[in-house]
Amino acid sequence: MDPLIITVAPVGAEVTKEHNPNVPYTPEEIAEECYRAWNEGASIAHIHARNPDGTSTQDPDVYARIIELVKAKTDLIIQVSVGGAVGMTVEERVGPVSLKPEMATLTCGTCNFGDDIFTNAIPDIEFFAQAMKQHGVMPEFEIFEAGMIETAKRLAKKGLVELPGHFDFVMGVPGAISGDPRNLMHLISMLPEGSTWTVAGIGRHELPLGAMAIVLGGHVRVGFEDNVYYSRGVKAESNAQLVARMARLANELGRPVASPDEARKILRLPRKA
Ligand code: KMH
Ligand code: ZN
Repeated sequence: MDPLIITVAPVGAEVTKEHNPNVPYTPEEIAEECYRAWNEGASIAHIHARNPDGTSTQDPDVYARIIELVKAKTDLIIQVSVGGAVGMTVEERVGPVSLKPEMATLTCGTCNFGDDIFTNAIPDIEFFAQAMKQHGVMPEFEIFEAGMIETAKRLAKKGLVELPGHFDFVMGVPGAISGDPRNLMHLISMLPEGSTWTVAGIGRHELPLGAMAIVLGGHVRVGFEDNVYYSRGVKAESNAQLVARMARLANELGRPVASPDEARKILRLPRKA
């Protein structure tokens, strides 16, 4: 089994300091959370950006500042969000891809997202894929429902993405696929041969699905974007605390944790940061 790639998702687009006062907003706060998570074993940073008031932004200048600060202290793989926040335009969402990070997220379909709709029409997905191709950015396919894997396969047939690739199963978003372990097994069974996968369990699903990924040879994402709790009713102190627990669990189960360079090899990332 390959070493375990731990992705940290320190802030997301929706969670606020009201949910957990330790949620970072400023580039300095976000970079510090990434640094602490890297120290505990994270090898990918899934980045969203915020305005000073905590609202979500896809402004490339804000992303550039975060990336500069993260790179100054770590060799983390930078993965920018192209999902952004519900309601953003495609032009806004694609902004940080122009910075040529190593990775970016490519959500492969539309789904309910709590009371909102996370809209990803096929022409828009193709637009994002084209932008990533143009800038030499590796997509991570974000899978909120099983049918989205089929869309990734269709994009490959059109030459917009390469497969096998790296998939992130986002499980437990209200309105999309649930965190039932049987769903994880089904998603894995649908993957193109040779692909790698990670799982982002939302809320209480983060820990059990992460444990499954460790055992099954997948990878795992943790962080405030997905979950602000350490245990039932107990808020996490930091993203690093959530990363450290996953690394500890992997260690107990005999699975080593990947360094960023090991993660680059596993993901066949064509270039070093
Ligand atoms: N904020 C969600 C609506 C991504 O980063 O690409 C979408 C999201 C996925 O967070
Ligand atoms: Zn995200």
